[in-house]
Amino acid sequence: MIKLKYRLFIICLSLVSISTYAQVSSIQNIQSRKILSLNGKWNYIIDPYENGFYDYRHDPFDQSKSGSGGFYDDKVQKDKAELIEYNFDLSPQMNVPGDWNSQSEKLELYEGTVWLRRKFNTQPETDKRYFVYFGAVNYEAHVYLNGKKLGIHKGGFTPFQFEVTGKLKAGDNTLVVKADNTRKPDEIPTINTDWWNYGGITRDVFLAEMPQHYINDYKLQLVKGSNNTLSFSVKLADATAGQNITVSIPELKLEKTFTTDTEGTINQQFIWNKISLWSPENPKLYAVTIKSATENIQDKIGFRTIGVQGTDILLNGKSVFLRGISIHDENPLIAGRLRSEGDMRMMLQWAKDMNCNYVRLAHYPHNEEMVRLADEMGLLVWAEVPVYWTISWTNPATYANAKQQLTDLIVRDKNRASVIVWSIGNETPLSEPRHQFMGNLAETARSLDDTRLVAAALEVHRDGKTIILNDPLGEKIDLVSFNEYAGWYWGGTPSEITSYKFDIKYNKPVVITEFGGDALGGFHADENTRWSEEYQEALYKNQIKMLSQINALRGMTPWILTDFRSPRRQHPVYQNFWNRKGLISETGKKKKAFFVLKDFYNQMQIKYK
Ligand code: GCB
Repeated sequence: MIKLKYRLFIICLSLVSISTYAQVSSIQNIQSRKILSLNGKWNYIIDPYENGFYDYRHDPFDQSKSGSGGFYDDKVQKDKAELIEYNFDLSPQMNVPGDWNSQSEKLELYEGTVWLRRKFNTQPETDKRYFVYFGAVNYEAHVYLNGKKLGIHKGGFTPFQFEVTGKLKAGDNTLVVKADNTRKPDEIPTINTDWWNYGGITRDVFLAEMPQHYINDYKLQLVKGSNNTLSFSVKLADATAGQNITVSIPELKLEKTFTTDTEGTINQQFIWNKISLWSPENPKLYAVTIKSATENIQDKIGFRTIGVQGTDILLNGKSVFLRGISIHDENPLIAGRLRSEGDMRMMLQWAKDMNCNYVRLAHYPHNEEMVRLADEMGLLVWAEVPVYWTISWTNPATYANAKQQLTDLIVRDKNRASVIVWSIGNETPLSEPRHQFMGNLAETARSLDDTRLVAAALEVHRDGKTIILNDPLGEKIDLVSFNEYAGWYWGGTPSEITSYKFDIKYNKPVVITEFGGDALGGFHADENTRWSEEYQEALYKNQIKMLSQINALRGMTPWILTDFRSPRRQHPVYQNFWNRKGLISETGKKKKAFFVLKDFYNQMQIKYK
């Protein structure tokens, strides 16, 4: 009985720490704050049995009376009789940011817990607040500072932070992260995905020093449908009234000062003419400063409008065709998750080489830097959360998690002009509970940001030679977007697919989220031979023919820019743990189909000039 009570107590405690975190959104534009980078070499311990977390009765050390006993104590043997069965100082190191799979052969296929430790030196000041900020940890992170637990975060692709004011020591500090990438059915994503489950601290880590009443969040964007009314909002970290905040854009000679209300917020709109609008052809970003008595935040922000009218997508009031491609957060030339600006730029430059004006950042939030690069390079963005395939639709905790990830994505990227679509998921199977879940996510996205489109990658079904799209979720979203694999998973060879017709229930712009087929770069044969570049080339030619029958077609993001690693892809010759649907091979070589799509996009560019 005591044991049961104790367990309940533990469950409650862990729920408290998750939900407490859930209310705090992370600091906007972390790069422009006063930060100490905690990137670099971290010592790590692989812990498949979670020996550093549970005692031998499988009770967590950090829930025990003393709260100690786990690896987060970061103990070292003091005298020769002392028994300590781990040692961070003598353990190997890995780079942070960086997934562990690409840094050690032993960890390539590992799924489970790894402990990571970083020591750092700081001299905290008494009138400041401090936070440890993580760009992303996949999947569940337990974070400890100097042996004390800061909290838990779930979700592998969104930023989070913990306050450490009063917890830092002057001098050496020890930050320990237990990162666990175990796939679980009730999580977001769930156990089954077609991508590598890269574990670890995959994005930047910072110690941020903030003034007492710091600006936690801000937004500066055009209001829906207007090309000269700016909406400016600010949220201080706490409810402090009477703080003056000045927003300025020197190039526009714009300078405005507003005062926070009792909630510590500002929500203002004002007209400003002569704004040069952001577009792929004119990726104009303005240097913006947001200043308070104690802060000076620099950003680069573009302004544009996006909307739909009938079957048209209007960018700055003009109909556009989205010449896109899907992208994973992985560059085939570099092992593991993307982590440097150069590698990200290479990916986006490849998209530009194909004459794209649009990218789908599938299937989860990519690095903030990637979205900032899209702003700078002039690429429109579809941003997505990993609500992928068979989610636990009826579990309220699963929904809360999905909602949190969507919220964190929107909070982080809402000032990026490039982002025009919030996608709430991919290929989710029809059912009433799923419809509820997805409908609620669509409402969440709209309530957080009414200026962008909300969409999801839907599925189609077939009746003879008719491809039917009638998913009821189509009512609640702005685009008709679906994945279809005619010529690859069904429908015969590429030459047979042009006889398919479409039956689409909604009168909205159609933006195909996926089609494609695998080709092993450099393997040549006739167009009926699977895995050959010629097969993929014929598939692209005929897909384009087939899709061009759709009058409402306003864009596409075929699957996918580059080959990417996936444990689901096991053919020893053609796949070898790679999904080969890339238009660029594992070695960075453009396959034949790349040029088919490029030709089509050249034509579309002229048509929509
Ligand atoms: C899909 C998924 C994508 C897969 C792709 C494939 O429909 O959305 O994540 O990688 O198909 O290659 O099968």
